[in-house]
Amino acid sequence: MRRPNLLLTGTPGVGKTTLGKELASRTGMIYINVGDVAKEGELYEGFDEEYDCPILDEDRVIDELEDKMSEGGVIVDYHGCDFFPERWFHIVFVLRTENSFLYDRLESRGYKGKKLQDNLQCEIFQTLYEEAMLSYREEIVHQLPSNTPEDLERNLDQIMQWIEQWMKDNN
Ligand code: DAT
Repeated sequence: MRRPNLLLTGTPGVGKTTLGKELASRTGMIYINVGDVAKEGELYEGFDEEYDCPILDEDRVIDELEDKMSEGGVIVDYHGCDFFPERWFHIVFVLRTENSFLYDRLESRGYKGKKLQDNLQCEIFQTLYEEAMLSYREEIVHQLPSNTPEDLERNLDQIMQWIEQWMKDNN
């Protein structure tokens, strides 16, 4: 049975991990958090002093994930999307969160100062949406509101319906 690969992207704090893990538990698909994969394998190529975070070694991340992606049925979660092979994904969801909600979430995560402001700006300027639109066919890129628990439920329902339809069409 063929299953699709999904990409969940968006600014840190928009709810990718929450949605991705719940989706995996409801569908039996595999959830992959690219940040965790990089950490476990130390797939870094330096440290960004300005943003206070390690720099991802994108080529090694791709090599690490290639086999799983070719099997299908994978949900990938990352706050970037322009370096993955386009062929990996059958659909791309960009989660979007209003500023006031995102502020609270990032603050309670301990973000402050420049890091907090940069992430809020990233969301306001819809940086990840534009990155996704430039990196994938526009028809497969969808924005999802991710402000409330009701949004989460609606997103889960819609994505599960899409997966079911994809499996009917492709098996
Ligand atoms: P990300 O993986 O995009 O960084 P997350 O899944 O860790 O985001 O979520 C950040 C916080 O926001 C976390 O405390 C859970 C909460 N959250 C996620 N989605 C939500 C939603 N739809 N409604 C309310 N809170 C949500």
